[in-house]
Amino acid sequence: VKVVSTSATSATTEQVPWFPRKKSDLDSFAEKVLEMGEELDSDHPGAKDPVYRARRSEITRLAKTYRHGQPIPEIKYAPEEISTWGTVFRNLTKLFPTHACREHQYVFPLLVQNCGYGEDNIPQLETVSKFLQECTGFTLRPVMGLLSSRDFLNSLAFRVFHSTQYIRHHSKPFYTPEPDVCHELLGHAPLFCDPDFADFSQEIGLSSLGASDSDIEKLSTIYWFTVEFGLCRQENEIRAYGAGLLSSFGELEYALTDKPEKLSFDPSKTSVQKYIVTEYQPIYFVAESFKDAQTKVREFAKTLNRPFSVRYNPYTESIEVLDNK
Ligand code: TIH
Ligand code: FE2
Repeated sequence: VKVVSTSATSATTEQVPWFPRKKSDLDSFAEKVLEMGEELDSDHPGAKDPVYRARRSEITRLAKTYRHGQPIPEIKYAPEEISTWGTVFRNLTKLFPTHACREHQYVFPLLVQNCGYGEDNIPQLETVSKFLQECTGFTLRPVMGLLSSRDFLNSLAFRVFHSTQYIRHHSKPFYTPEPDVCHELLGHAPLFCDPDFADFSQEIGLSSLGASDSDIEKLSTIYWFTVEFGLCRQENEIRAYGAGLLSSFGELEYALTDKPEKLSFDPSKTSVQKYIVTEYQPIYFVAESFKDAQTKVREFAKTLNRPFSVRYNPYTESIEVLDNK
């Protein structure tokens, strides 16, 4: 981890991990991907499919050279890719009325009307990013694959969400262990249109700036059990708001059965819960509301070891470091 001193006015010269101060600093993350950027694991369903691999690297190459301020490159999806999207879209839209949270259901028809969501069309990231910007100021940035937790969370402080543009392998439409365009557009994008959810996500991002490695691990676990796999209580029912559920018709159906364990969302417990990344989750956490989750995360963030606090200035799109904690 690179270290820098926090601020010129700090009496104590605290050493903290480097973090981005302005939106364009996020450009430095573009080439640092952990997994599944250009290489595919041997157990990936597309690993032995040369046509799929070639297509993936064509798309990820564009993400590698993307820079802040540029329009997100348009991808012309092939009929086979659109058909995979169609399968995912049809199955999920059948489940949404009974399984998705209220906020997702409110926004989804707006994405159909404004961004070209439909069974026969994979919307462009650029179109969706512009729409999100109008709703909550969130924008999308193309990414090759998985970033480090630190880089990924740091970008949320700027209301920037890193999105993949390639699609899952056609042999496994119901579940993939990695993000893909179905996951970003059907799972994440609708929630980032919601103001409370946008605030909640940015809150996690702000807490992650300059955080220690062990605090990053806690925050990314909270992110995992909320933004990715969160459940919430709505009118005495449990519904899904996590994007990993809202993009997987296999896991979405499973999550609301009584097979998995469901615990109340509590950052001090949730942040230390172990999890698996390649199969359906055995445990989910249930939030009372996004506002309640945000308040709890903010309280939790105060208990982390950071000798300063931060504030996002939306006019300059930069982070202000405050000495008081
Ligand atoms: N499992 C999800 C899906 O099939 O859509 C994708 C991911 C969720 C979390 C990380 S990747
Ligand atoms: Fe995700």
